[in-house]
Amino acid sequence: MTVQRTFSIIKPNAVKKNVIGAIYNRFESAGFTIIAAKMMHLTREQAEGFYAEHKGRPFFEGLVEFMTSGPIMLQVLEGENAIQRHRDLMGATNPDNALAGTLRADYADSFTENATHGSDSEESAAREIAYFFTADEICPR
Ligand code: DGI
Repeated sequence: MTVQRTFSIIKPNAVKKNVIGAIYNRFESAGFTIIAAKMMHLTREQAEGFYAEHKGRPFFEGLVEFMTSGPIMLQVLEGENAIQRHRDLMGATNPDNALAGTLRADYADSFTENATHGSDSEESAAREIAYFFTADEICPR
């Protein structure tokens, strides 16, 4: 087991539901340490850049519209095997397939409005963390 960092977003629909604290509680209860955090309201350019790999997909425009529709919370989570354990805590991308007790089962409204984001590999974690955080905004214990 290795200590990893992963990038997390609490998406606009979950921020609107006022469940930032509830989700932070779930992160901490699952053994993650929040080592960076900030709230942002993304511009179209920021959202398109973040999801550039999906450009051209049928859901891309709706995804960008949603991700710019309101404020989001951005976090860096640290912990043992954090990337996969955070994906497990979130549940399946399509909330219809998310297991009971996962964040998406509890807070998603649709496939697009699926409440949270989490990096899916070490490469994407490094890219996504650097996309939103400078080195001095990351505060390990
Ligand atoms: O890493 P994930 O967020 O689990 O999934 P992803 O990187 O494949 O897709 C990014 C986001 O795009 C996902 O959280 C929701 C949305 N998305 C992906 N595939 C579809 C989709 N939205 C719709 N409506 N339909 C899709 O097939």
